[in-house]
Amino acid sequence: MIFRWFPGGDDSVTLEQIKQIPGVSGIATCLPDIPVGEVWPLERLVPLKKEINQAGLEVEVIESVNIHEDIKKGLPTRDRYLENYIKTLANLAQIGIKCLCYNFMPVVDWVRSDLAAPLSDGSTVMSYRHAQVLKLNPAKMADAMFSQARGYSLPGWEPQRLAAMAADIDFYQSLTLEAYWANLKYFLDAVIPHAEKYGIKMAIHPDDPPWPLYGLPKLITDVDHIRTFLSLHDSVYNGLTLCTGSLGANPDNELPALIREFTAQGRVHFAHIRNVKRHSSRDFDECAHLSSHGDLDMFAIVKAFHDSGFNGYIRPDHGRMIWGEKARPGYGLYDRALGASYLLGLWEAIAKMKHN
Ligand code: CS2
Ligand code: MN
Repeated sequence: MIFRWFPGGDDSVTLEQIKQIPGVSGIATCLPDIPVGEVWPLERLVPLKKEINQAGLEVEVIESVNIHEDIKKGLPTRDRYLENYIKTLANLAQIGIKCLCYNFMPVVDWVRSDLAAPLSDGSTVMSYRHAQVLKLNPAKMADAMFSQARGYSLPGWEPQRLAAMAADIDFYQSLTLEAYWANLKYFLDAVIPHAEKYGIKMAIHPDDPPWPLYGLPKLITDVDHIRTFLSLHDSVYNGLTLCTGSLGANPDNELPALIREFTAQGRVHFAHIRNVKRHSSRDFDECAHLSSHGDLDMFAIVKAFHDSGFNGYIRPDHGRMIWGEKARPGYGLYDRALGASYLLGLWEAIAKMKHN
C-alpha cells in the first residue's frame, strides 16, 4: 500500500505521519515545479528519494510526469519533448523507479465543480455537477478550482498550461478522435521501448471524468477504449493506472469485470481505489472509501484485483476533508488513512478466506 505525497513544502501531510499509517510502506510522488516538457534532473531526484527513504518509506511510483501539449497535439516539435521524456525515464530508472503514472487528457487533468462540497456529516468532498461545469467556460473553471485550492498546487493544473488554455481548447475541438489516438500511439511507440529497457512500467490514468467535455477528445474512458489503448502498443510496459473513482463515475463501467480482464493480462500496474456517490449518470461526489457510502462495491473491486493476481501498487485515492483538516483538496491525511486501512482490511479478509 502506498500513499501520494508532494515534496518541497507543497503538502500539509508529512512523511512522518504517513509512516505511522499501518500497512503503508511507500510513496507516489512527483516534482510539480518542473515545467511540463522539461527533463527531471537526477540532482532533484536523488535528494527526493533520500528524503523519503530517511522517513522509512520507499519511493515506489512517480505520479505523474505530465506530457507536453505538443506531443498530445501531434505538432512537429513533439520529438524534442519525447527526447526529454525519455531522458526523464533514464533518470527515474537510476533512482530505482519501476512504475510511472501519466495521463493523456487534453488541456487539463481532472475537473470538478466544487472542491469542498459539504456532506450531511459535516465533512467536505470534491464534487462534479455536469451542468455547472458546462456553464463555466474552461478559463473560469480554472479560476474556480484555484480559488478553492488553499494555496497548494493542483496536480495536473500547472499554471503554465493555463495561459494557453483557450487556444489549446480551440485546437483540440477541431482534432478528430482518430488523430488523437494516433498522437497517443506515436507517444507510446517512441517511449515504450525505452521503458522496457529501463524496467519502468508505464501506467496511463483514465480520463476524469470519463466522458467528453467542452468538445475535447477523451480516450481512456471505458472498457472498449482501454482495449484499443492496450493494442496500440502491445507490451506489458504499456499498461494502466486503474482508477476506480474515475472510471466508476460512469455507471456503464462494470468495474469488477474490467479489473479482472486487464489485471489477468498483466497490464494493470497501479491501482487508485476509491468510491463515488453518483447523483445521476453525469453527477457525482467523491465519498468515503466504504461501499456503504457510495455506489461502488469495494469488496467486489478488491476481490477482482486479488482473484486476478494483482501484484502492482495500490493507493487510496482522494479522501474527504474531515476532523477540521485543512489540506490540498482530496489529499488530506485522515480520510485517506481510513481508506488505506479499509482497503488493507478487505485484502486481508479476501486472502484469508481463500486459505481457510
Ligand atoms: C488525480 C490526477 O487521480 C488522481 O489522483 O489527482 O491528478 C492524477 O494524479 C493524474 O491524472 C495522473 O496522471
Ligand atoms: Mn485516480
